[in-house]
Amino acid sequence: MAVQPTPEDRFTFGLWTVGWTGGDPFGVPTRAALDPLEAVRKLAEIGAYGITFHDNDLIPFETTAAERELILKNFKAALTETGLKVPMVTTNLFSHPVFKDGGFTSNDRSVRRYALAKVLTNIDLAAELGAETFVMWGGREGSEYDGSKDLSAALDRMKEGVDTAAGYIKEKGYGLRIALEPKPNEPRGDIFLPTVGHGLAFIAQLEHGDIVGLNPETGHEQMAGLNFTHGIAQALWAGKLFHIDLNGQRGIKYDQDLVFGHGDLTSAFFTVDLLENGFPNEGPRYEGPRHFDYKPSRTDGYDGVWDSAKANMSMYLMLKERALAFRADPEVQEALRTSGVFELGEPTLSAGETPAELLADRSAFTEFDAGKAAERSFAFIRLNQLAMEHLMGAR
Ligand code: XLS
Ligand code: MN
Ligand code: MN
Repeated sequence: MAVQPTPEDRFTFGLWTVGWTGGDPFGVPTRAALDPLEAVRKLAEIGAYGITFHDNDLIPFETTAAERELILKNFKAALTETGLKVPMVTTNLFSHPVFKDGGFTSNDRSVRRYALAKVLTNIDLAAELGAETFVMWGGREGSEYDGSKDLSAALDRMKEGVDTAAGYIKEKGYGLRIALEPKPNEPRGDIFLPTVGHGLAFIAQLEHGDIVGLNPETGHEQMAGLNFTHGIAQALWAGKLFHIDLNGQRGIKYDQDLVFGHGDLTSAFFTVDLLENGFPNEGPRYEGPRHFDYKPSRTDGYDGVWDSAKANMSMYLMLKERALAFRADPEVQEALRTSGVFELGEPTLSAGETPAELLADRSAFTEFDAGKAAERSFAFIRLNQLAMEHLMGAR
């Protein structure tokens, strides 16, 4: 069963995803380069809503001003022709050797100034194309050796970089928000702001943190052994889930960038359940695009590239159908109730109740029968089996 997506599903793809030609640390590319205009047309044809890119995915590093203008003219014409949108733009601060020790946090100040100017220039382009989100993945912001960085100064420079970019967005009056993308490692031995949690703590220290949020990626949290659904849930709860990178990963290893759902399928089910159904009790919802950041395996030709692009959307839509059926099942609703999932939505104190009143409530403490309360079975296993039965189409 392949499910046909439409632009209303708001599926978006990085130009660098379908455009990945398969070069890795051990081998040269296995596919010929993809023309960005072809990527635009093909993505529109298979039902995507938008395309995203790093500045240098579209405009090669050493392009002249005149060439840049022509590239952008043709790209915009293809967007108009197909109706494809550009909801997000990001900057490449990792490929060129100049960024080998980072962009915002390079030990070399001239490199930091160059990186910041590159970002500001790209913010202008993002605004021009009508993007809402400006992603910052600091791939080279990190180290291999702890002694090679003043870690406090590195965080100061990171803050300076992000705050300068955010301040520039405000000053220009652009309708953009910044989304930081955490990743624990690769290509650096250790990358700064390695997880959603580190990202949230960092944002709280910013001057312009109101327009800075996160772009968590499935595989990046899983590379750190963390639960992706918990990560995006906390970002949502903090009002900071500005964008999302969906893909697949199997365990703690290199960044696999598999098709969404081709890694940990159970986790993918609960990710889609959260994105589509929201929290079981009241809570913030994610309204942004469903962006895929994956790599079509280098074993495959362009047939596989487009099959994999379709597979991402199809996996998402199949999981959405399963997640909706899961929540709509009366037996599941009953199991959620039995398990206390709705009870957790109720505040622990009564409205206006003070700590003194809680202490004075004998039934809550001195006369509370902890032994009796401990007898309750939460029946989480049954609830999860129901989820698995829905996931497997057995219900
Ligand atoms: C790499 C990142 C990268 C960002 C955008 O691991 O996922 O592709 O999403 O720079
Ligand atoms: Mn990745
Ligand atoms: Mn990503």
